[in-house]
Amino acid sequence: MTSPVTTERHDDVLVIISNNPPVNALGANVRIGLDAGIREALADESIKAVVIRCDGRTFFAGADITEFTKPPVEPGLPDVVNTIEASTKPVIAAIHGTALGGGCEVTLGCHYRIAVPSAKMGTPEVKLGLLPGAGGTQRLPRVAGIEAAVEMCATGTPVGAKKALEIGLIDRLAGEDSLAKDAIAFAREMIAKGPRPSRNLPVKGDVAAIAAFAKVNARKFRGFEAPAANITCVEAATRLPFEEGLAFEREQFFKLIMGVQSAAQRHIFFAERQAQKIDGIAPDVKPRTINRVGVIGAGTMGGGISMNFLSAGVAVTIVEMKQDALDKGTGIMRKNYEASAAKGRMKPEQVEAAMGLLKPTLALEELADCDLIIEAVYENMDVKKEIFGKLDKICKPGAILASNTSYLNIDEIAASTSRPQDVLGMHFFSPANVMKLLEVVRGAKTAPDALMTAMGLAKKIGKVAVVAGVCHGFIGNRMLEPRQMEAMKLLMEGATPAQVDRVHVEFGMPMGPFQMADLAGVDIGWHRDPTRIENIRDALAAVGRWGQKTGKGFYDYDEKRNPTPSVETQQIIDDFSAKAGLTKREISDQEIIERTLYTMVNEGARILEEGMAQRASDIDVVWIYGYGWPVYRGGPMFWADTEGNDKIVAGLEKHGFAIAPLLKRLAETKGRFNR
Ligand code: T1G
Repeated sequence: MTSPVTTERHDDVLVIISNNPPVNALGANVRIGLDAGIREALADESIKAVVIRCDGRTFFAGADITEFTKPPVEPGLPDVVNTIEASTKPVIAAIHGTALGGGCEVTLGCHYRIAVPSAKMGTPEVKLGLLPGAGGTQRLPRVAGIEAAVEMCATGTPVGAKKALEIGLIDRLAGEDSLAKDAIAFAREMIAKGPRPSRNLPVKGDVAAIAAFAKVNARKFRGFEAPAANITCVEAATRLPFEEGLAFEREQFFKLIMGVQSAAQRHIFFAERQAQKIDGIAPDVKPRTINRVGVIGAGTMGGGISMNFLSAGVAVTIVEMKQDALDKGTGIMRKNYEASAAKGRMKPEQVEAAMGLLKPTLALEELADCDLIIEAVYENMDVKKEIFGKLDKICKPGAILASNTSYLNIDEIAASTSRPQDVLGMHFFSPANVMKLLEVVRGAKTAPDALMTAMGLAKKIGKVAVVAGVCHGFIGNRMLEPRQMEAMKLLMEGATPAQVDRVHVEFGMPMGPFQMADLAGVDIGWHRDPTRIENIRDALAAVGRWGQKTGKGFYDYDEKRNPTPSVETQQIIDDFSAKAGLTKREISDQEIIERTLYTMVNEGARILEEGMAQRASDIDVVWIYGYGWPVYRGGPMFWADTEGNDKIVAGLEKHGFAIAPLLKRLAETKGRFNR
């Protein structure tokens, strides 16, 4: 097996080059090659300095995460970094792309660092539930300072080359296209200076920055283990001798990597990428070209959807029925962009560039030159069928016709056209320009290339896409339904909205079912007849309890939208409960978990049995990116595997639920959804 690492002699400089596509992950062969390269340089009198660089699109993007799934974890990287650092000849890291995780730690083991202006450096291990396990938490405070170190390690946010230069993480900027040459010249400059081991540098910066950082970010880190471990390790660097600090870091690293949270977060890392893959599509299928997108409807969803494409540089024609609605919609889009610019997230010229790609119109016929049309109008099948019938006549052959429906039958919509092969669902989650999840709904007749085009476009606009089958609610909302139904039943039996929501928030959800209902709108899907009261929701809607937007829903809200339990709501619940002849009882938190979260797993099993999701990990991705399921629990199906599917079944049977056959089988065989 040829090594992915080679060496090149340039007179008195030896260049060690890794070529390990796709991201130069630091697998065992790369580590061996690096080690051999350093030894070769030290053994050769004529070599005075060393450069380490990578071919391909990036410098090392980290340890090879696939190695972690086969414990015991091979801790090889720390030794390689120590070998580089101990070199008696100066070693220079030549950085391009994204030097991440172990890649960043390799640069810290080097004595000097040069990078192209477009390079980024970071320690995103925390996003995998880990910490830099090859000395990163101990060298960063010495090279880049305490403040940068704690921010980089605990948030995983990378820094660009310019900032890296400012904080001392790199020593020199190379030309964007002359890194190889500039690195050799820089190495020659450093010969006279000799090695500069990071471990010998004093820790720089104010240790008080650590506690300040931890305080500001406490809420964001709620429930996660890894951020605190990263902070503790950086803090250890400020008080322990280097070697003791390394030992402390290693101890913390192994605690994390053997824990459930890291397994969950690594699962999601791969699940997100696996979701992009469509089973059963021939390798020669190519995506269609999308130059212009049409969006029908300039409301909240249509506007948000349009922004995704405009921000990615894709032209959009947006259609509304009336001028005032069109003006309002495009005005809101501009306002959103200007708000981002005000926060420094966009430059003013980027706002103009995005809005410059937008063509508002009242004429559906203007969609004739679009390659993809996304319908985002009222959730009514007749309305959608009428629109798709018109699109069928207006749009050019090969144009993809998508509906943003959140639960209606795509096959029925497709049947209202003469081109069902071009029809699919693209279900965005509100707010569409913010939420990362996109459910791409595959109709019975959707052509493979149309599906592939939608999935590829999703990645281009920064979405995480999952293929869903045609069923009520697709994947996410289909699992949401039993959760919401059980939550309402629990109110009738004695739980309060606050208790149910607390249980969900303590579990790690951003909010509970009733907080979510108040945010989305209690009146969503309401028949609007205040005299027709068939359930608690009708009763609330009938008295104007529509949620946050009316200052009251399940909860009462003050002017800052802080919720407080509502006496009126509780009275409505009690009346319904009494009418149903139910006697209130004490309901345990565990029962709430079983009836609202275990039922989701049961529905997820049915989704898999019916082929409405390609794989269990896709369901996990849907709930992480569409509903804020805590990533440190890995998604509903991963969580069921860690809970034990036998425990899930026992919990469901306790409350008389019918168990999905797949779930029953896994319980009996101690099997897992995610193998
Ligand atoms: N190990 C193994 N495979 C990896 C990988 C890695 N570190 N990074 C990416 N891949 C695979 C990925 O699964 C996909 O595979 C392909 O490469 C392209 O990736 C000891 C403990 C670098 C910004 O967390 O953030 O170092 O699907 O689709 O969008 O302290 O990959 O094609 O089969 O994401 O251009 C720390 C993780 C590891 C960085 C490129 N490093 N990677 O994004 O491509 S832990 C990370 C990324 C560590 C040490 C610690 C991104 C990217 P496939 P991609 P991309």
